[in-house]
Amino acid sequence: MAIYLGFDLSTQSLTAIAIDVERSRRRVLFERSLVFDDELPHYGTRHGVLPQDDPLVATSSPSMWAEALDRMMAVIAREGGFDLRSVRAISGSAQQHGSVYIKGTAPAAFTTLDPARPLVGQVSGMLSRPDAPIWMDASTAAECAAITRAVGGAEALARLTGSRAFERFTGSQIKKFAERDPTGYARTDRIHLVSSFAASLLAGRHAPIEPGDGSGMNLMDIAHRRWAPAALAATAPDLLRRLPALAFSWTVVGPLARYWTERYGFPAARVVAWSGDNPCSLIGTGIVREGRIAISLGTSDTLFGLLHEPRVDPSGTGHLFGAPTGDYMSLVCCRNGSLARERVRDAHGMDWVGFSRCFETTGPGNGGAIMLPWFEPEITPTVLQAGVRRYGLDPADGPANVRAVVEAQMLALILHSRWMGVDVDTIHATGGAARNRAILQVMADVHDADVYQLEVGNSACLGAALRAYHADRVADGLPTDWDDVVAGFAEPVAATRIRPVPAHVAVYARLARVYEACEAHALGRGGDPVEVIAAFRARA
Ligand code: XUL
Repeated sequence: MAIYLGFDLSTQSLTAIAIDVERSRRRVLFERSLVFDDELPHYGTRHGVLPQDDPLVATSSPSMWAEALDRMMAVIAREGGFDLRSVRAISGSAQQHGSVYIKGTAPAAFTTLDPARPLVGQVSGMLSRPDAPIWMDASTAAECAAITRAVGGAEALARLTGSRAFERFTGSQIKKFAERDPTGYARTDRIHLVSSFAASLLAGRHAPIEPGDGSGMNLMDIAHRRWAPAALAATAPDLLRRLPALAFSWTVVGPLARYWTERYGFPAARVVAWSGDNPCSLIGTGIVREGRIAISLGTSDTLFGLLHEPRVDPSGTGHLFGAPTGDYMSLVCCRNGSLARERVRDAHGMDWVGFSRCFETTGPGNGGAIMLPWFEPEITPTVLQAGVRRYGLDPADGPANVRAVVEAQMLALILHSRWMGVDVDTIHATGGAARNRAILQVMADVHDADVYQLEVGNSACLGAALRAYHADRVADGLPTDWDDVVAGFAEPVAATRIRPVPAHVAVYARLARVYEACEAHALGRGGDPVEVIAAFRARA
């Protein structure tokens, strides 16, 4: 039996999955999550984020991630219910863009991790900065502007790295750290992404960064998959020697470190480079061909597809990333995902059942009422000053606000993904909220596409395990086609199909114009949408 392990180190939790890839009985053998706020309360995180005075700053704790990994490995060894000796390879997925700052003493510390002592005490001493800026950080607008200027403008940076400068991307975060804490930066020998940091802990050596996650840094030449000297020079002094090597997504970093084999009895399985959660989700939702898209409804809501040729968003909102298949992926990310849905639910004292029921008592289009659910600074479109905006929507009307938040999220995704040029007829839905069929009906109607749920809910984690399987085959000289890798795991479940309702599709085609006008007005780029709303209502 060959077993592959996948991890997902996300904003709020660490999940592990074990899969059996034997063709006749492909299945998930084990799946477990560990929620940081609940199970590691001594770090004081809220939704996985450390408390901050400045609402634009968002950091988390690499020590917490290490402790979570240690605990999860113990759980797998104790409760996995399978023979650990069958584990052939391990990979992972991590929240994108976050960075971990490591001292020069770390290489030795990685190789000499003592199996007799918990990991966390040994990791804390490796860090040249105790916290890690994460993807929710929006505090680096000035650094983004400086990087953009230095590389010759937003379009030039997007063509070079796949995205214009974004506050949460690693480059501007590194620049901020290097300028505000030059001593800390001087002490830093290596800057890892969350993904490569976790892979380093497993392999007991510095792991490389692969192109999927490397393209979320504003530092990688996306066409050639190597560090871009112009971007590095615009970011921080002496940066090249501080960055891990770039390597193919299917790189085997090394065997599992002695820490894990001796402490928990794992075999010296292959540790495969970790990637970002979105690139891993691409695999875990079966988007291994062009023309299919997936929407992930998690802490952030993302829409993504696979591209064979690079295509950059001319409006500068979307991203081009490397795909773990060696192709490219297009992605749009909205920060106000599950937290915004939760905020609306809580404001009206509902549970999720009550939330879903609101779709029965309100109609598609919500009578032209629009919410711009920017509870936190938003990524798509760029909104640095958080604040919910309502147009023709009574803040006290619970059901209307529930419908409004979901309709706005779906309309923002479609509006800002037009540049991808994909003619969508099928959407694979994933993430926690993809269990909610009322939300998926809005998704189907807004996109005029069939929506399918997938058997395995955590597609990032599944994608990581499937990447481990793929890399293991490559390492054995038996490369396997991606369609075969995902078969039986990441296929949409036919019985879950949600079809668009033609009458609703027509309503949303008109509501999209109302939403666009409200968004433009809120961003100071358009006039008062009152007439557009009135015209919508007149035809409703
Ligand atoms: C993608 C992004 C988020 C994080 C969430 O660009 O910032 O989806 O990866 O974990």
